[in-house]
Amino acid sequence: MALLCTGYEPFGEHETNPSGDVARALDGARLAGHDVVGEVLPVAFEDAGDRMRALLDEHDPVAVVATGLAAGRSGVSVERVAVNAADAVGVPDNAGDDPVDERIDPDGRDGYLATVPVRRTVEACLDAGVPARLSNTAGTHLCNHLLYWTLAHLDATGRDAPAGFLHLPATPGQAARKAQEGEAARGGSLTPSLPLELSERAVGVAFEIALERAE
Ligand code: PCA
Repeated sequence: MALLCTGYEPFGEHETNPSGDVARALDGARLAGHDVVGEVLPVAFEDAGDRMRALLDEHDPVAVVATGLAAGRSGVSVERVAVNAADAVGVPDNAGDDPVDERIDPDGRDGYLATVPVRRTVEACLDAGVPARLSNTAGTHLCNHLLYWTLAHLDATGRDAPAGFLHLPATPGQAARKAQEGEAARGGSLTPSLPLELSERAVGVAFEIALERAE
């Protein structure tokens, strides 16, 4: 039984995406007695739901931890909820889609709660030395969209695999690059960042806590 971890390709102004790097690094790894399937998804509203449904049907994972970049957040955010709303807030996806105030699924529920134990995941991240917090909004861009379709599909297919979403901060390299473009050398602001290895550790912790629920 596999563990499914997804991340994304770069998008918007970001030349790299730590979530895709984490998913790639974990692909084929063994975590808590299970093989990890790590997948890098396109940043495309049109495709993300189909890709996730196909992955869930193909691998029938025992737990799902999807990840995405939230540049500007200072630690790992463990998302509690996915809402039935899509708005790219002026950052079109990589296919040029720029939804404004749309429903993800016009016939679907208003929202789903993540089925991983979110508070325990945050506590376990903190115990493992990873700065983390519970987040009550995954925004309305693709990350919320993907969590919505993940939870909706698991629900619709009667599977009880725990599923959740971690928003990861920018890496130090991304923050440094952004500072070069900005005014940091003149006292301007810096983007908060977290080394990739700590984001990867958070995903491992999230799977361990999810499996406590699943087993
Ligand atoms: N972050 C975006 C979409 C892709 C990603 O890595 C988000 O937070 O919705």
